[in-house]
Amino acid sequence: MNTKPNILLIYTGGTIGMIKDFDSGALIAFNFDELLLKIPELKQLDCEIETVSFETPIDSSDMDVERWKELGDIINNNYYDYGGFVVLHGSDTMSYTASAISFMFENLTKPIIFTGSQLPIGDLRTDAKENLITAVQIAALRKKGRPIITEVGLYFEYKLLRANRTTKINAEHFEAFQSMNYPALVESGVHLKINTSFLRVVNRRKKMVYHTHFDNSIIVVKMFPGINENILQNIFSSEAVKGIIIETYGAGNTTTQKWFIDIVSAAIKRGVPLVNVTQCAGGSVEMGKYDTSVALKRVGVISGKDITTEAALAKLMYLLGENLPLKVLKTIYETSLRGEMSEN
Ligand code: ASN
Repeated sequence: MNTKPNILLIYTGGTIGMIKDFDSGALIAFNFDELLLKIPELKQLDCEIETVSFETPIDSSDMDVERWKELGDIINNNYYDYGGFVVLHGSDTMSYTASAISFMFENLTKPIIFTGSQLPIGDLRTDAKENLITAVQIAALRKKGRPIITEVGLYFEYKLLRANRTTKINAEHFEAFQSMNYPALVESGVHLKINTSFLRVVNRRKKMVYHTHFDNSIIVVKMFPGINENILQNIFSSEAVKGIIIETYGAGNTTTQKWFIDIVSAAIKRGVPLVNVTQCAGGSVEMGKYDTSVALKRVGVISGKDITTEAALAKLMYLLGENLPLKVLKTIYETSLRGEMSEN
């Protein structure tokens, strides 16, 4: 009996899938059907690998809700046939897609590992090979025949991070991603060091539920000193806007000027959920800690706690898609659903 885990490698696009044409010197899309020929090292891994590619691989800047669903559908349609999934994705919006996928799959019992690279797989100094090989190895990790990772992860430059905790922080360094508010799940050195106590614990008796209704009628507004009242008024009162994320200062602070609080309050009164996330890379929103956030709490702003903006917007689209009453949405939003925020 073949007990090797089988991994489905899904290619969506991005720099990783490029290879240098040695005659012309130009970067061209890599034929993923020939993956095992081009990277024979993959054969040494203790798993079977099959590949599938987006019909039209894209730069991740072109990702949108439809493509999140295209990817989700590939995973969902193959969910019971594979032991794990590795998603090759452009690094630019990888944290957004991976966050969205984490909300799509409730009660996940298998690994979905995102990876990509800063240099194309055909480049001499590429980071793609290590990222790809170790991502597959992590997806294939087993204990007593069961997957060790049962969540959506992002593997880049020797670290597996919880995907919905990540942000791309560097356009040049190989270490392109950071998870400021949650520790690495796996660290790759001479051995793979698994930080077991940080892994998501699953309830295997619960059935996996696949969610696809994302409502993208939302906007992210970054606060800055001197922000214009008229512009904000227009955005916050727009009928097209069904949800708003405000990126605030420090621990969730904004201007205390009356016009601002009035605009915020009016939006919430017309049923628009308003989520407070911090502009800081690390740390948490604590509404009420400073006078500059007391009014926000009073008028019913939702606390994003220590969530990233990437995960915050995916979560808001997901919960808006579930058509919940505002009060219920607020309670659920302030609860960790997939390990995307700390509980307190
Ligand atoms: N622009 C590319 C993308 O996100 C960047 C990369 O993959 N390194 O698709």
